[in-house]
Amino acid sequence: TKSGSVAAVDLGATSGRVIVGHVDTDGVRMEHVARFPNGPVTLHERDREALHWDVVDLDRQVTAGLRDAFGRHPSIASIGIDSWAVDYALLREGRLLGLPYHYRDARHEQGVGPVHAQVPAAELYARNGLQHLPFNTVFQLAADPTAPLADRALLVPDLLGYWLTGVEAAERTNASTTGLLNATTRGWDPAVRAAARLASGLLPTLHDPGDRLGPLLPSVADAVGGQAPVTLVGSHDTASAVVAVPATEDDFAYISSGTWSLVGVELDAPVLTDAAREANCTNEGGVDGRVRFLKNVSGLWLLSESVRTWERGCEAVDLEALLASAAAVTAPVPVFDVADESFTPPGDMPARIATWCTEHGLSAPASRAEFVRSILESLATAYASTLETITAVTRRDVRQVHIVGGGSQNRLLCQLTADRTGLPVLAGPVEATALGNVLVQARAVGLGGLGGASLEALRRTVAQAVEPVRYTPRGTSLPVPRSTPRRRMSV
Ligand code: ADP
Ligand code: LRH
Repeated sequence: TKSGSVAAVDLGATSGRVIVGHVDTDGVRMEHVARFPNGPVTLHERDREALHWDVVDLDRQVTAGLRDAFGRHPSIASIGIDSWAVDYALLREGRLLGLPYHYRDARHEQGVGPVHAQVPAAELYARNGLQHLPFNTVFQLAADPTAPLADRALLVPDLLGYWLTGVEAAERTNASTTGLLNATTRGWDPAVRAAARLASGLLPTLHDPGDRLGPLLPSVADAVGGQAPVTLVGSHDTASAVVAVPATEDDFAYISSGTWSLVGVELDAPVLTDAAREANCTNEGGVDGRVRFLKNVSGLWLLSESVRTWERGCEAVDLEALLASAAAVTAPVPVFDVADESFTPPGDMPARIATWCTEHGLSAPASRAEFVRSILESLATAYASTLETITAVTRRDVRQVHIVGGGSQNRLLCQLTADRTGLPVLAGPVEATALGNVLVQARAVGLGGLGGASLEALRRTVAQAVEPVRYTPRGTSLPVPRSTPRRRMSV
């Protein structure tokens, strides 16, 4: 039952943060230590511009954040790292072979055909249980000109963990997003690996959340001004976010809402039926061997890229004001297909939405407020149809929808989701991913009486710390509540 603190490194596609979680028998308190922007960097590559992640800068930011964390709390008991999924670094003899590609780089498209030629789509699904996304790691690796030179591939959180500890490992929840993990055995699938023409030693040994990766390298301990073990967490950010859903019942669906919206339910075993494959549902690995049965439904990327377009060469856009103007729109706005591939790469999102509308016989939105309303109406519509599919395929009874992550602050989106799904929406916590990261570490090192706790017990801890904002389905003329998530403690 001892109290103590752990550091969570949470890297999202748009921003990263280092948060110290203080855990005792009264619950958990989150202290933000560092926040830094993240995003694609463009590098010229012979005949095209390629998108990468600047992992060297991320490592520098993580080190600076941890230094700050140890400066404030020298007795930090553990460090955990999570990030967005699917992207990997290639190494040879322990040395980075180049900046990792960004999943929005178009290169991966060339990997799909060759992999499917070896393992047809239906067989691939029977093996890995994954929604077909052309940027799944297996397709990226099959199209990566550097792969034959490498003797190791590490997913992004595993790379940062390696740089902190010198230990190479693959954490299983994130490994489940690669397409190379077998959904039933939960081990690397040799047939899929062979289909992508990958050497057998390329993929490291698998480990589970809660396992200890190792102590900080002496040089790292020196740089951060402290020493603590790195503990593996649900290193796929969505896996950590799902740990921190403040559910008190089991009839819930979740939407992990950030750059992407991950819409789904938690199951005990994968569903690999034809219906699941035809609906393009995914079986990702959760903490404690649970299955995150979900769909990846695009997300606030549509909004953040629109804002980035509007800000180009002009003054900064006030997000709160923009969302308020969208809430005030009374004219009908078009509902577009948020999954259309034209929205995947970075670029002028409002222009692409307008083109989609025109091509589909709809009038394009006429103002920034209408664009935002159109994006949010389209996302909420996609959430509702996805939940319908997921409940039909799993035959699960869903009575409430938890929205967690940055998007849970978007009151209009939460309300529209309640309206479109006809279900109550419970919004928050905002930093669910970091909180899930903290809780899995706290359990592993035995803080706050959480040693050996079940996922349900961890979720009760979250529910005690955060009171979600409730949105009730309504007629479209009612106003959107103006409250923000209430906090019992600072989460
Ligand atoms: P990721 O981890 O994918 O980078 P986050 O969970 O940090 O994403 O969520 C980022 C999103 O949260 C932003 O794109 C933005 O739309 C939304 N967001 C952030 N702050 C606010 C706010 N104050 N009000 C409404 N939405 C917000
Ligand atoms: C969300 C996320 C999502 C993946 C995507 C690449 O951050 O991890 O679960 O599908 O990034």
